[in-house]
Amino acid sequence: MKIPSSIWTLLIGIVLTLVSLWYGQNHGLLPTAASDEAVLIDGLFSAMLTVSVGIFLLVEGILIYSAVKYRRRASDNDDGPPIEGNVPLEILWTAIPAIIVLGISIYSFDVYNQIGGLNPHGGHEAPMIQESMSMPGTAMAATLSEKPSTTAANLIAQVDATQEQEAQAPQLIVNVAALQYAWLFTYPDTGVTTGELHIPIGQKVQMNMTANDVIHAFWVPEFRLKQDVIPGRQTEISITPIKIGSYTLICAELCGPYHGAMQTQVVVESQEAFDSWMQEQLVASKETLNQAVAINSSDLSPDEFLAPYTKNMGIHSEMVHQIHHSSTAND
Ligand SMILES: [Cu+2]
Repeated sequence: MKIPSSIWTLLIGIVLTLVSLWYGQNHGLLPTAASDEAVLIDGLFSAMLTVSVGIFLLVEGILIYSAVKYRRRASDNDDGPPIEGNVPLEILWTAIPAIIVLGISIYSFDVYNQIGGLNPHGGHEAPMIQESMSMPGTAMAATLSEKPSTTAANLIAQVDATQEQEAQAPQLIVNVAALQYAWLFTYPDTGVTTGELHIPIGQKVQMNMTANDVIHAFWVPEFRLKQDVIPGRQTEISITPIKIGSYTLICAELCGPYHGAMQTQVVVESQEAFDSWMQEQLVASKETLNQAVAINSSDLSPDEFLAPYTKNMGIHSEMVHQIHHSSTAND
């Protein structure tokens, strides 16, 4: 019995759809999703992969089938019949990609909005930082204390922003300073500055970021978020971590010879663990201050004097040496 070609087309279509759907959900191409934003982005990625796999299999399948079925055979010296013009087919193969592209655009725009991409405080309109960046903490404070101008348009924008923020206000703010070749995190609530980022699970954390020297980029693959960190202006990113663990924060913008070493850890922990860590930092910062006063009165080279701090912050001593020398050379 001969199966009609319409049945074949239907069967192949069903199989292609099932294979695409299965692979889209089971590709295993991404690291763990450790934030709310990561879940949204993974949904978009999987949807796009599903569509792509379907198209790939369809196109490659037709190509291979045709190459085999219609290959040149011995004593076959004629061209096939010239076929052209099939309006319904042409409408179909224009309409289907148009619908797919439109669907993906709307979906990705929605995800971008949900992860805070359209937030007016998202850094694109952030004020320029006026003061010198020699101390990351003070520079951040300067940025934050700067009053936005109060034109009518700005006021309306602020009201809109306030309404939007009430729905999803960050529960923790961390000021991030990127410099060749380290990350410094300042918690404005406590004044603690560290070289390792600790954040409590389940809370929306807003990072206000700026760079001291060149462009860097804040990237934690498990959070699926990446944001440029730019000298002279503030960029922001919001993360809601949902998995306890330690993740690597990687600088994703080539920033100099030690760029590859510009990494640190992001520790997502329970609120209790975070609070006790913060307490430890407060105690430790008091101790180092006392030590610094004691050490300062003795005769130490700048490198030796800075060693305990740089070690805490995860900066290699040769970098300090380099920074120190370049800064004295500039004086
Ligand atoms: Cu960098």
